[in-house]
Order: sequence, then C-alpha cells, then structure tokens
Amino acid sequence: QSKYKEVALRKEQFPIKKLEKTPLFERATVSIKNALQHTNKGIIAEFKRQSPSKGIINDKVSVEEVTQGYAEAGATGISVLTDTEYFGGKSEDLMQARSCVHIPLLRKDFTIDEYQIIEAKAIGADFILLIAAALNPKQIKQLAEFAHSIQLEVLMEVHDLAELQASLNYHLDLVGVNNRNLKNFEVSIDTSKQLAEHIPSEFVKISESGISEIENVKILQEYGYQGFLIGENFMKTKNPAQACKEFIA
Ligand code: IGP
Repeated sequence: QSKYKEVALRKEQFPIKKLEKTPLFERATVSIKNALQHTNKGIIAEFKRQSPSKGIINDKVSVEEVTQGYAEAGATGISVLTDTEYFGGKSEDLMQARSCVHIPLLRKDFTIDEYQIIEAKAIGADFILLIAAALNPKQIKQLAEFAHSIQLEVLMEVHDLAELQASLNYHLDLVGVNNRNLKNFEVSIDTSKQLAEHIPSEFVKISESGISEIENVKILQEYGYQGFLIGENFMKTKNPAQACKEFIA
C-alpha cells in the first residue's frame, strides 16, 4: 500500500516525460541473460544495507567501493536495493552503481507499476524484478511486456510451485527461486532444488537468498541453475567486494 503512495508522489515529482529524456534512459542496456549464458558460475552480487529479517547488515561501506569491487571480483551482475522502507536503499544508490560499472544492474524493488520500470531505466538499470507473490499473473505479463518494450530484461521471483505455474509467461527472461520463506524468513536451498525441474529451459534459472557456501552453488548448478543472487553473505563482512572475490575464486 505504501508503495502505491510512494510511486504516486514520485510520478508528480519526476514526470514520465522528463525521465524519458534523461541520458540514462536513452542508453543501450546490457543483457544479463546473455552474460549468464557465457558463464557457469554467474554471481549476481547484491548491495544491501539492511533487511527486514536482519536489521542493519552493513552501513559502513559505500555503493561505489562495493559495486566497483564486485565487478572487479568477477560478478556477472549486480543487484541494488532501491526500496527505502524495508531495505534502506534509494534510487541514487543505483545511479551511483551505474557510474561505476558496466555489467548488468538489477533494480531490486517491489515493482507494482509501469512508472517504476521507466524509472528503473532512467536510473541506470538493465533488468527489473517482478515478485509473483505480490502480483497477479496478468500484472506480471503486462509489466514484463512493458519492460521489454523499453529494452529491460525481467527476473520473476517465485517461492513455490503454485506461483511458478500460475505466473510463467514468455515475456520473462530469468526465473528466480527465492530460498527465503517470506513468512518465517527461514532459508533452504531445497526450495531451488524442488522447483528446478518445473522451470522450462528457455528461462535462465537463478537461485536467490541464503547462499553462503560455494558447495551449494555447485549442487545447484547440477540442478541447472546458472545464476546465484547473493547479498548478506558478502555484505555482512567489512569488505564485501573481497568476500565476493574469494567466493568466486
Ligand atoms: C539476496 P541473501 O540471503 O543472499 O542476502 O539474499 C536476495 O536474494 C534477497 O535480498 C532478496 C530480496 C527479494 C530482497 C530476494 N528477493 C525481494 C528484496 C525483495
């Protein structure tokens, strides 16, 4: 509900016509889908200061040092939280990340409106997140189609088989299985294991959340996962970029 208010406010402050004229909006985007097809260890490293389940994770590091470091460490893409209420992120974080790196950037937010997709491109994102638990299948299809119309790719996040089966459509690029149970915040990679065979091969499979062991990456690769979205495991350290580098090495 508060997301709707937030979006309504920003629509007045920064009208679509203005966003569409920004240099970032007009730039060519970079494909995360292609990037992931050329690696078998695709790490999408996340910049996350805080979360509802953990509180403050790291408020000492800057977007610049972390995102540049992630790119140098060999991350395939970077996820930047722009939600303020729950994650303490902001649009400027993503803009700063964009000025530091050339690899694909995910605007991690609760997308509910086309306006946020226009905004995502105008702040420098290459792909967006659609959460199946928060949208109906028709909304997902429409928002995904809209994202494609402005050259952004789409990651749809699911938690269970019902969400996956109800929401799959051919305007999606990546399907992410969230290992975190949103009701009790528990994480288990079994969720990724169980859903793997139900994700058609045309979608790039991503496993999200609670990944802290390289062994789990190896196991999930055998289930067909090509991308791994990792936040806390890096961000909880003093030097997230270094943690990412060691993880990838
Ligand atoms: C990263 P973790 O456990 O490595 O920090 O998880 C990412 O998957 C998580 O931040 C996330 C998320 C989301 C955040 C997954 N889906 C939706 C906000 C909204």
